[in-house]
Amino acid sequence: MEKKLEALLEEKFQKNLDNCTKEELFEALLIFTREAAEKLPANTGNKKLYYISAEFLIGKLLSNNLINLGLYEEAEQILKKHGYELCDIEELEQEPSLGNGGLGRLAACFLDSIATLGLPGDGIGLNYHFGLFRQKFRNHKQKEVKNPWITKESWLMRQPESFQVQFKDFEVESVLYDIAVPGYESGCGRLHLFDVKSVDESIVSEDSIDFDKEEIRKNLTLFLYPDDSDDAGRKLRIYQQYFMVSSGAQLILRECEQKGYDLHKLHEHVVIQINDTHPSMVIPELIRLLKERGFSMDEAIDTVSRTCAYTNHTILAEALEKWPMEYLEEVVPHLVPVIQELDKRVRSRYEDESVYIIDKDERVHMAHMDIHYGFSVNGVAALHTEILKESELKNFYDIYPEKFNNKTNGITFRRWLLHCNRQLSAYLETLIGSGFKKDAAELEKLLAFKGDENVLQKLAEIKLEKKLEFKKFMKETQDIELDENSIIDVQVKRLHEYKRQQMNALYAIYKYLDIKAGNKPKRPITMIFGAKAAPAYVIAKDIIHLILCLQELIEKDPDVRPYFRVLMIENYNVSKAAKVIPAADISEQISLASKEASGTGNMKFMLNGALTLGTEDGANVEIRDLVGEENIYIFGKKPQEVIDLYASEGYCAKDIYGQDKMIHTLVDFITGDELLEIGDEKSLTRLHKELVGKDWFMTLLDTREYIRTKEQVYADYENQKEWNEKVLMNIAKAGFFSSDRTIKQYNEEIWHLK
Ligand code: GPQ
Repeated sequence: MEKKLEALLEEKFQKNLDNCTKEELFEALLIFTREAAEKLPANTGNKKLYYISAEFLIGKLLSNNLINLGLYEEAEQILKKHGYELCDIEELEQEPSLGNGGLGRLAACFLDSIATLGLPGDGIGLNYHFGLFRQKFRNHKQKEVKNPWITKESWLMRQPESFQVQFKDFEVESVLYDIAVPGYESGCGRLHLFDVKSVDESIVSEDSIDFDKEEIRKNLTLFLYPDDSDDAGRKLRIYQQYFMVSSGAQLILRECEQKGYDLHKLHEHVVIQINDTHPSMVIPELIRLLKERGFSMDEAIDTVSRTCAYTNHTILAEALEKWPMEYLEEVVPHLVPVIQELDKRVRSRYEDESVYIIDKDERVHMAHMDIHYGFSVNGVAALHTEILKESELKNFYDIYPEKFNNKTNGITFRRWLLHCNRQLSAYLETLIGSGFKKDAAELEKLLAFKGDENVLQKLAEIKLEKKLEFKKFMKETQDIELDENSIIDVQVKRLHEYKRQQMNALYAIYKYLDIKAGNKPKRPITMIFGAKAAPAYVIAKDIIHLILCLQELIEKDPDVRPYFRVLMIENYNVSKAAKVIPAADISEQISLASKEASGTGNMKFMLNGALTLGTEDGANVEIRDLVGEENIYIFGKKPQEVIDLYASEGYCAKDIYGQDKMIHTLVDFITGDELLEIGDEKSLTRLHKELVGKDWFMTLLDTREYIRTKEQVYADYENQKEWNEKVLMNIAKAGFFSSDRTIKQYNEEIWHLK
């Protein structure tokens, strides 16, 4: 490896390992790693999976690929010898921002596990040039700017294939970039990212995310989910989705034809996993393409229905896509007759209007199409799947009970343990051997050390080390000096009202006022937030504003700052997650019960020894069942209570606000003098009004119990021995949440790849 690196440096820069810059070294390492991955044998078989997803939040790849290729230690040593730290070099990598949050990160973890398990499977997605957006804080508010992540040398490998994609008024050429996905000590998979050949980065101005939405040929692959708050934005999203699935479907059929497969037996050679409804148009598109190849409608529908499987990631009504037929007519009129035919067949079989594909307002329900014309429907955590079966999708479950199944999410331990917490991983290895790296269930061997004070002490020392690393990082990136001896209490995830960052902010207000009243906590507390809000999601941005105003208020208050702080990570992303999660003591998972399909951050925190403070929601339920009630903090109304409250329209925030004096005080603080002096009155007033007047996600319902439970968590932290026993228990039980386990289940129960 050393020789190869020297050769690359010589060839590219006429330099060597002793006189190159860090940037040059990074480039050489990237090329070396990319080529090593490319040389790996592809995982092959008679049947192949295509995981189609609008998002792949892959994060930085250098270290991860080195780990999977078994080259990390060697690289580290070579660099050390020449005076570099690998962790400094990896800072130079731009993070691809090809996803929003959990759904995209899940897709990335899955690709890692698919490759690692030796399964033939590729991802299909889009090559967004400016990704989502880069978040900046300006005047205590979120500002979005473009995030150009593609550098001259990158992981993208241009492929010779190209396809034509037809829209109503014009055609575009689709070109393909691949990113190699090396498995851990295994073969290789690929992430196929399609791009429009005519894309034009220059139409986006500096320091913004604004561009002409009508210029489809130029803008199609510039951003992920551009603002869909207006018609032009929504149409652009349909363009993107169709472009992705048409390119993908053509690639799939071409691969089959090249292998000489009989397309009538497509389902014996191909399985397509549809990652939420964004790629749902792949169903009518494949039917259309097969008809072009001489299939009858019956044959085409039958073949496609045996090939496609659908994963649902949410029960939030507003997130279940329904496209107006009118838009589809304008963008992809050639799909309309297919969709109408699919709907007609449903109508001829069922009287219940709620299962139709096209509703009475002429909107196409993408999920309904997936369920009728796919062979599998899965939820992403046990509770979520039960809710789908019993309420959200009950009418479909009654028709197709055999299609429904659960696949509880998972995370790749290569990134979320071996890489982000090398200290913990190395220490675990001394205790239980290295078997857990391949078989995460072996983490349970740690239970043998439950009462071992030395082990508990060592776990605490590693936590402190990770806090110090995070402290250094925050100093360098945001010039914030945090206290490594404080309790680190973290809520990092997309900003959404159902995730209830606003409830955590109300706690911060409570604590602020409590300290002002003279009640100093036993030990300093650092509350950390990290979240991006969708650019058009006004209330979500108001919540960010509230948090940043609270941060400012407390940072400037010498009475409070030594004991309690609120800090927000700017531009929270995968790399930042890998820094903050290992440093955390407390993992905030406080969504309104029933609303978080699974959550995957909860799994990452647990694996890194943070205790969950959460509601009975998503995968929190399974975490609790594994670690036991005494090793997790669950509070709040239960999922069924919440579902019933929505059904009876029985929730009234105003009543709670009116009757509970404490809550009244906390909510009013949002528009009190202290914050108005710092923040924007319009924004804070709007948030206040929303909380009192509507509170659709029932923040006030659980606030009191949340505060009580959180106080208990902080108190319990003082018993370090018991706390560390809980930490150990969480790490030991995290094995179930390896995405290797999840993918094995997908394969055994849905994909059936050899
Ligand atoms: N999720 Cl529908 C997203 O991140 N984006 C989406 O568009 C939808 C779902 C999340 C979901 O909120 C989490 O609870 C899950 O853990 C995650 O998908 C992966 O399943």
